[in-house]
Amino acid sequence: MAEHESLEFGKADFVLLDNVSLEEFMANLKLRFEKGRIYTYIGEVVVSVNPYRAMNIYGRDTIEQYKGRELYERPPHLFAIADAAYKAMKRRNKDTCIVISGESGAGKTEASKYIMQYIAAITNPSQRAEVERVKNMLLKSNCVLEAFGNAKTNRNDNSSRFGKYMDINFDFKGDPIGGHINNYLLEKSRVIFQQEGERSFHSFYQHMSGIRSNVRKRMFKLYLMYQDLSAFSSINDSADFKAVTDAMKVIGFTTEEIQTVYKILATILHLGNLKFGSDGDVTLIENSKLVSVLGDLLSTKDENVEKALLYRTVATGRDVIDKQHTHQEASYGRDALAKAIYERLFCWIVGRINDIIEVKNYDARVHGKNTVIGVLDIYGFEIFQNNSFEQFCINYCNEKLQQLFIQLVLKQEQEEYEREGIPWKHIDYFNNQIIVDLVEQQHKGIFAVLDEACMNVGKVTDEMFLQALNGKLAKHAHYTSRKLSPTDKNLEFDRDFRIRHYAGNVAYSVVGFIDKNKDTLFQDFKRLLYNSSNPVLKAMWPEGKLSITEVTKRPLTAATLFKNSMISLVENLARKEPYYVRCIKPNDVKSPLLFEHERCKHQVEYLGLLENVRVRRAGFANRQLYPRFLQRYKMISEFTWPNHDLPSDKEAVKRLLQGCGFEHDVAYGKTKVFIRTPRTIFSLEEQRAEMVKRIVLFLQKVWRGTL
Ligand code: AD9
Ligand code: MG
Repeated sequence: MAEHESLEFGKADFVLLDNVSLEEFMANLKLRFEKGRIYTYIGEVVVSVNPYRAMNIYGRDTIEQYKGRELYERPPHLFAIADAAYKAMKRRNKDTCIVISGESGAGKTEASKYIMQYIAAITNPSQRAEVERVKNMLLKSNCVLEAFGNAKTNRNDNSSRFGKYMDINFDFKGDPIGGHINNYLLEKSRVIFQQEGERSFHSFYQHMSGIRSNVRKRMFKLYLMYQDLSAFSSINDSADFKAVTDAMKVIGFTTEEIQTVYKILATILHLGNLKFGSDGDVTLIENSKLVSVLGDLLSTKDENVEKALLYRTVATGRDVIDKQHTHQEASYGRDALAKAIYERLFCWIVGRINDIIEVKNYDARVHGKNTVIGVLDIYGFEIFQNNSFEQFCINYCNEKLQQLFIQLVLKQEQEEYEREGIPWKHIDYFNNQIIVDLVEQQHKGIFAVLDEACMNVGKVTDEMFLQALNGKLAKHAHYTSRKLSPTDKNLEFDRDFRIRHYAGNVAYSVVGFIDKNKDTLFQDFKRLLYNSSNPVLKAMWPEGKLSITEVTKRPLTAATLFKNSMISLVENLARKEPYYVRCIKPNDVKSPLLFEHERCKHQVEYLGLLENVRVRRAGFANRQLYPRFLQRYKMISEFTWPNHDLPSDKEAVKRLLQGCGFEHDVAYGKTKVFIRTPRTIFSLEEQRAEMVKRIVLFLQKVWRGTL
């Protein structure tokens, strides 16, 4: 515990509760929140409660207080966990990662930014210009990604609509030399549809409010006023526009690239106004003036734009023909185009940032291993009025991360005690693997059923997909379809299926699942964009190079791509030493004062925090193989220095620890020694440092011949 912290603020570590019960846990969490102590530990896990107000705890002076300190020396803070991850990486040459989880609006993105700021602030003491440049770009990249990937939702005014995992690479000195961003499934349907009270991505509003109106008219042909964009007090679009444009310049986007980005945003806004009509069997564009506006913005011929909007090229045997869209197909195509160009733009922006920040000219043979700290900030679990394919993917992602937490914090830990023969009373927890399987299992899982429906030739409807699900999964403990419940027997078709997620029950409407999973964009649009004379735009659409007869492969579905990316993300995280931040949302009204008891209790329960405390409390902070432990600390005991004559390393470690008076704080496993509190390690380290100093002095005297 941070000893200087008074008990007036509650217990700084839940492990120190007198009784580990939900009531005591909640009382401590509430007391700390009310006293403005938003962070509390469970061992090395930080529990954070969103304060919904500016806190004066992230400044330079606070950073200085945490720099290089041990976790328990200072009040709980994100900075302490960031420092721990950094120290582990530097001291032990290990890749580490910080996994931030919690539901939508709980404070993950803010936490990830503070962590990055901290790492930037404590590195590069010699102010090397190249390292400063890299740090600046890593920080600036956030602002750009948020503009294009975040939006106001009913849960959060700045909700991440994409998942982000960022690696920061460090050189042998521990200074940042580059990074890499992986982005996960952007919620692109937001481009064409937003629920009541929500907005599209920030970038559109910034564009509309930030660009001077004459420029807007001249360059982007946008005559719309900045209206309807309901001013939200927490959002200042025009100031953000300037910040984002500046950040793009600093990162190294060229003027031409930035112009293209804005042209693409304008294109999408115009597409939103494009209307189709029909004359007999012929589909027409009603507001045909827009075609030439789009032609200008996309640097392509007007007639090509018109053709791509109204026709598709199909190959029938050896013939290639132009088939006219029905009214419905044309509208579908337009919406698919708007979504696709936004998504492609977003991925292109991430790719450009990666080109610029990637580590260059690092020679491991000369400089030693290049190590990594990964920071994961992903969309949180969410339940909306209407939940669709996107919420399904987002919530599956949260299930995967919860599973990782269980694996690393609750399961492996207990298994190790059992394996090592340490007396241990098993602590039960809810293992959500069953829900992960329900979604991702081969052949039987929901994604598999969805993919199968999408593979079928002929028209498979969302309804048919739902029937297939019900047929396969009706008996699953975490799946229900309302149709199956007796009261709804007479319903002709019910559009929902429900999942009992670890974090709550969610009803998903199947409407749109098939389309969103197939994610079809007519080839003609790809060719249109590839043939643009704007080189930046052209480069975003390389596959447009293929002619109709060359396109043969069926692309992977959105669900499969997402599932694969989640599996590889989890594998990647599991290879690193993890640090956790568990974020809690205190209320649904963004109030700094309100601690809604039930709401918080629910989160504490599903995050498995109480089980975390129990495992941690009964457990050990540190463990080391006997030979390794001896190698590090043998100089502090006369029984082991320089060598021991005991029958085994285990016996030697016992003797050493007895001699230091730490017997009460350790347990001896088959191959490892387990140490309960970090303070013991700290003290061993101090004694070791003292001995090393003495040995060095001794050797110096020997060399100088003064002994
Ligand atoms: V989502 O899953 O992306 O929808 P997050 O990322 O968990 O969600 P976010 O970090 O965006 O939530 O926080 C939501 C809002 O809470 C922020 O916009 C701030 O207004 C507020 N917040 C969160 N953390 C802090 C903090 N440490 N200090 C002050 C905070 N305000
Ligand atoms: Mg976020």
